[in-house]
Amino acid sequence: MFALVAMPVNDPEHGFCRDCLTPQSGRTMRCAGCGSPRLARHAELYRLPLAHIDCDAFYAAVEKRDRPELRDKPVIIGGGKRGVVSTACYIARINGVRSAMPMFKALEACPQAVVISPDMEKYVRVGREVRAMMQALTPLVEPLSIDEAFLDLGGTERLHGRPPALVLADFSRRVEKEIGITVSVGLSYCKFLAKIASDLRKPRGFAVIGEEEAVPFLAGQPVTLIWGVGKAFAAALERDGIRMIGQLQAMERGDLMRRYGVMGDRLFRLSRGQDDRRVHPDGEAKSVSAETTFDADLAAMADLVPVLRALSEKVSARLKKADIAGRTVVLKLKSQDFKIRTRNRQLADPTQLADRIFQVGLQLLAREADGTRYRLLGIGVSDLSDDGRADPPDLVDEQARKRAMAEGAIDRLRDKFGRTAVETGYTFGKGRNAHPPEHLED
Ligand code: DCP
Ligand code: MG
Repeated sequence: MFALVAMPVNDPEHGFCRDCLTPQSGRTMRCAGCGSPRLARHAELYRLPLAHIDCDAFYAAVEKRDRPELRDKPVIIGGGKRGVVSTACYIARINGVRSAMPMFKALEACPQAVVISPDMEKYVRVGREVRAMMQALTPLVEPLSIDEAFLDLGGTERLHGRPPALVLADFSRRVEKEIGITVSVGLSYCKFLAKIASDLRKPRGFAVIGEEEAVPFLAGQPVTLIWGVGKAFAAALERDGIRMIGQLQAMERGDLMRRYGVMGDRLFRLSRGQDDRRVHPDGEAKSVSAETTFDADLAAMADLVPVLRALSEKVSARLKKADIAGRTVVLKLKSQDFKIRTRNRQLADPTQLADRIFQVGLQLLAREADGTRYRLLGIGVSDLSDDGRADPPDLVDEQARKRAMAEGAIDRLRDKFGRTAVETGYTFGKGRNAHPPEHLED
């Protein structure tokens, strides 16, 4: 056990050995105990609580574990129907093989590679084992995919008898020993930087980004590191002469919002290392929806549409409040004879905008408005996330982009003057039978 009093806080000269966990002092290159060069040292090492953990070359690592003779060989997991690389081990990556590469190209780059077709059941099983080990450390584990998760270890020092950094280093060691694969850890004060950190020293990495260095560190990074800045958006920024996060740090919030709408605010905050998103444990709400039962059954689009609009606004308000977004829009209808119809559509990006939810809901509804009389209408989103990828500006559909900007403006007015200050054409006074938003049921 490590006594907390022995932990020097905020001293870059102090740290520990990642292999034997022995505390280190001074600027030595190797562990005083076991001679390992894998030392963790950082001024804020013992006070950062937020981690992102990602398994290294996950599928390939599982296969190498089960076939030790492949340990030193380039291994590619892939093939199958899509004919692309799912993952390549780090030896294959040195030869130029990358995820999502067509298989024939991968084999051109690395003809000696051993190709294995994916065994998803096995990877899901191993992923669950890793997750269970995470959940033994803190209830605040938020999985992002089969092989990665955020962990909030704030307030667990007494429980573990040591600070998060040591808990995480010990975790990495145990995963290697007990499960037989390796992980990389990013430690920081917020999700954005923890996720970036876990990628910095892969494989078997342990990287720390502290509060002190966040702004200067980010200044030297490309804008593509910011979640939500994909190829199209990066190209738009490039046209405005912006390539590095440091340039965003020099810009005003208002200016960024005028230029890029809701995304401008995200650029402003993340470029400065400001990210207060919480870690949402697995098992929290899986969808957000709202529905209403009519006084009298409705069949006509003209009657259903205003209700759909009001419900979309309600769902959107909840998503915005919780700072989450959903990637699948779900429409629910109950007909006169109590039969339930649900229809859903997946979007390219998660959304929290009322207008996007409404527009997709409208398309789904149009197909069901076939004369059937409905007693209930509901709309919602599932596939929830808060990873900052919601609603990238739509560079193709100028109308959609304008509506998203308008919605941002309406939200700001509502924040200032209350919900009823602004009503849109769809909800205002239209529809005989539609309830105003306050009366909608969940
Ligand atoms: N995956 C896939 N197709 C992709 C990307 C990933 O099938 N285009 C699968 C295979 C990976 C797993 O998801 O093993 C995890 O994805 P990561 O992005 O974390 O990639 P790896 O774990 O393989 O490598 P890294 O060490 O970079 O995390
Ligand atoms: Mg991974």
